[in-house]
Amino acid sequence: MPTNVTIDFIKAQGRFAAAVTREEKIAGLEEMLSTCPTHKGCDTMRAEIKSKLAKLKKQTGGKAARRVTTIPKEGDAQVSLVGLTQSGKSTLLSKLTNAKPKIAARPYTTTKPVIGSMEWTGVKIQLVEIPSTFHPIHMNIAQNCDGIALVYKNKDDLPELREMISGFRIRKPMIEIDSGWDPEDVKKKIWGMLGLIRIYCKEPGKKPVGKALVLPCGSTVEEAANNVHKDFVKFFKFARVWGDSVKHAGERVGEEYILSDKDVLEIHLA
Ligand SMILES: Nc1nc2c(ncn2[C@@H]2O[C@H](COP(=O)(O)OP(=O)(O)OP(=O)(O)O)[C@@H](O)[C@H]2O)c(=O)[nH]1
Ligand SMILES: [Mg+2]
Repeated sequence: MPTNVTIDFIKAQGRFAAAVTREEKIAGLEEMLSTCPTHKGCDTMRAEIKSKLAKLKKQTGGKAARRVTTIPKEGDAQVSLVGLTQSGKSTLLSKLTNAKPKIAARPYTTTKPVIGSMEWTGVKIQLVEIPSTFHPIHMNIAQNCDGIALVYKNKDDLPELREMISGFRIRKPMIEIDSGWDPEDVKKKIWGMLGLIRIYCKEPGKKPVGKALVLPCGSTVEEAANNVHKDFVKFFKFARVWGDSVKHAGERVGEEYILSDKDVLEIHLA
């Protein structure tokens, strides 16, 4: 258990996030306040809870507007880094992407979502560090992204972290990253959970392009061609494929052919 936040607090956050009525929300916030750590590092969080509680108690009816934060997706996929405070999320983000988040040995250093872009084997994946206060307006990002990387230091924290994730009704592919992570392994794991394939297109007589065409698993040559240019499907004659999915290099295939990850594709037009 980290010393900074209790499991009861995480559970209370989950209950607050799932609350629908004003009464349920008030009960959730009161529970959060009573389980929130009292040390100085949590002062801002306690103040936030108190102010929310005061606002809700003042309301006499009507619907409170629910603020949400969304981050426009950039690149081929968006993945949220979620974990307890001081689990090393910012450190991971800084190693995998161009982002320069604040890294410090004090809890709740990251107070706002931090975005980074990870380029890997011709694929661009957007990573977002979610602050460990698990504020519902930030957890909304995790609810809408393509996958979750759960970062942890102590594996005893995992059941509660998973419970918190399901408390927020997050149903996305998820991987778990322990503190001994190796950047290359993490990149592979992130890619592996997304259920996508990388296709490298080439023109006859030329080398494949570096930027991968990223498609869902099970995509056909027709879907790949359509992604390159809509006219490619109209004038499609045949394609050649190099890679794991074919028996011999440069095999001639039709539009219905199902591609595999890392295939090289050459489209011939009529
Ligand atoms: N020894 C060791 N220290 C680490 C490791 N990863 C991170 N740290 C240190 O742990 C502290 C917190 O790291 P961060 O990456 O800021 O953790 P975080 O999860 O982003 O924390 P918050 O944003 O505060 O919630 C920093 O002092 C890091 O230098 C690690 O793998 N080993
Ligand atoms: Mg951080």
